[in-house]
Amino acid sequence: MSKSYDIPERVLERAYIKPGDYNELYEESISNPDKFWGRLAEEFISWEQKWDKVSDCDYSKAQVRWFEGAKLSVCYNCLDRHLETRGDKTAIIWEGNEPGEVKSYTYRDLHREVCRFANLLKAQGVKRGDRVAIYLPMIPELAISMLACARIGAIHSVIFGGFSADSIRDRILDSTCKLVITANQGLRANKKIPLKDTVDRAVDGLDCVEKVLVCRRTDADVTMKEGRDLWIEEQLQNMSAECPCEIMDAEDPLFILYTSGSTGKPKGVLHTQGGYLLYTSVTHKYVFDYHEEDVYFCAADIGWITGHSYIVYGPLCNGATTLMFESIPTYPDAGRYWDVVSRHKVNIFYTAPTAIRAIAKEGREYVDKYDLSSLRILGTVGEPINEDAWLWYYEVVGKKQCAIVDTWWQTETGGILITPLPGAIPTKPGSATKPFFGIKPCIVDSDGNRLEGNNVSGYLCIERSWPGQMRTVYGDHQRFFDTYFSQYPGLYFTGDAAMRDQDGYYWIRGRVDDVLNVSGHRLGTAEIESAIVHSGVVAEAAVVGMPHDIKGTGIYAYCVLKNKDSGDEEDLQKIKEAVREVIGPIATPDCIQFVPGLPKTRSGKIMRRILRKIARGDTEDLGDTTTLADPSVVDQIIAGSKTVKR
Ligand code: 7RM
Repeated sequence: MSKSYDIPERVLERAYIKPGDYNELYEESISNPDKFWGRLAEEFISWEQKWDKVSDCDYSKAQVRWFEGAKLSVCYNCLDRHLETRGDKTAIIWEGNEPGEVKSYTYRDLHREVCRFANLLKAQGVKRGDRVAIYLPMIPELAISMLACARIGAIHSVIFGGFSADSIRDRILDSTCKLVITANQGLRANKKIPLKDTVDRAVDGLDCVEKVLVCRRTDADVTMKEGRDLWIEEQLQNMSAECPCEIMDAEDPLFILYTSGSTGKPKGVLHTQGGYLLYTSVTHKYVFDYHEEDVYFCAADIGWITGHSYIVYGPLCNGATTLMFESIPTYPDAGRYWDVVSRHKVNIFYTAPTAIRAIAKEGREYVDKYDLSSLRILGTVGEPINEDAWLWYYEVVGKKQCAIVDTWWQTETGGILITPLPGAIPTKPGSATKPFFGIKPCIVDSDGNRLEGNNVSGYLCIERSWPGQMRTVYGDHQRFFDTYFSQYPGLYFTGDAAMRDQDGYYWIRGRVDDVLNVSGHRLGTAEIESAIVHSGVVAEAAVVGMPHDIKGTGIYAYCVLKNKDSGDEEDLQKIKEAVREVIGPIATPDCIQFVPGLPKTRSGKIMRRILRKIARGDTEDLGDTTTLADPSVVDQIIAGSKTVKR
């Protein structure tokens, strides 16, 4: 087992939770969770009305409820209540695509802009409970429009700006959004992204969408459909900067965020008001050891859960200064993050292993150029971090003076579940270490037996609910039950494999289902396969993950062509294009192998185990293949895999 790293002195000095405190607090949180969360709910949230009961959860019915009977406004908690003491404090620092292109909003500014935006939504007929789709680049209007929805009780569904028209359409339809918020274009490094055109294709012919509101990010002209499309800047001019907060029930929906699973279309993960806000604000404070004067920079995209919870809701609820970054880590060069960190004196920085690997590869000169002495906490999320990347982050970026927090969590969990606490838990490279307060992980074997004690490996489950847990799959509660609570009755099943070492530290091994984690983006193999078949040239496809230096996991697609055995460049292009069209560029296969057939059992199930091994280049021992309908196909696939372009 790798070496453990002590807590750096400058982290320890000011940490809220010190080494001796963790066990005691953890025990308290586990022995009486309702008391624990009730106390934090009083401390972190301003309620309009208190709850009748802290929690009411029953995994056998997929029932998750927190703070029932309580009332609050999430937007009030993130903005209004700060005005008195933090009105002039910076709420959002926005760093645009070009270095130094900066806009700042104080809490007062942000409050005003959110009120105006909320009034615009109301003027367009959006009411409490309505769904609003948001397809925006990383511009301030993204956070503003989310908070505006929250202010009037509308449910936002943010769609990552990299998704295609087809993906947007599916998501809008699934939750019948009546309004879409987008921009004429997005800017990403040297590229212009035609967001409005994509939305036009997505909503063409959709009855549910009444209005499309468009931000002007660039000076490009786009076609505006009469009666449907409106320019946001023009409309906002007439809007009042006063808008009361809609008071919501703790268990009313706050947002829907689609995430990929092993089967079917992406699921609409639903989070509610009270528990989600409490869980994200508490974890934001303790996991990042956030202090009032800190500048906090989470480099994720708000299109993913990390941005929802740790750029917008958690930090703003805590009255923090949160930095929003529009560009990419390698534009104009691999020093961009450090340029941003040094100019804005960032204290807490949070990114994904894939970004760390991509910039580490370019050399430490890009880091050493900048003064990074403001940094105290460095976070990582999205996929297991390999030891090399961890050490580079710790030594080259953190100069061994910063705490590394490897945070494990999911869209479904709303916030961080397994993580070091900077001042309390010595770290080990590659381990997410210990459960956060109130979280009781367990490891089970394939028969569902709980593996007690240390030095055990198996499937990672969580024993009891926490306030940030998702409440349902939008429109399909049965699917919520089937996906998470049916495998191991009484437990929440995460879909990840994990090991608990001799010190009780957790090591997350990755997904055990057919979900790929490509550059920290979650994709279902079934979705990609269906997109490939959509190309028209492929009869049948099987997609598996393969090791990839930067992305962590790359996409390997085995394709059986229609009417022919071997494909050419044109077929390859058609397949890639189809995937980009149906899902988006993030799902483009890294490797496509044309095969004569897929290895199937006699009952027709594809043996993915074999395909995964071949994709890894590990063809020596493929295990038992006797149940295959046609074992000879395996040899042909192996032969082909040796020459395929990777
Ligand atoms: C926050 C987020 C969830 C999946 C999860 C894991 C993997 C996330 C870590 C990690 C190892 C980590 N939400 N994952 N964080 N694996 N160490 N620190 O990423 O819904 O998009 O993905 O990501 O497999 O199940 S997500």
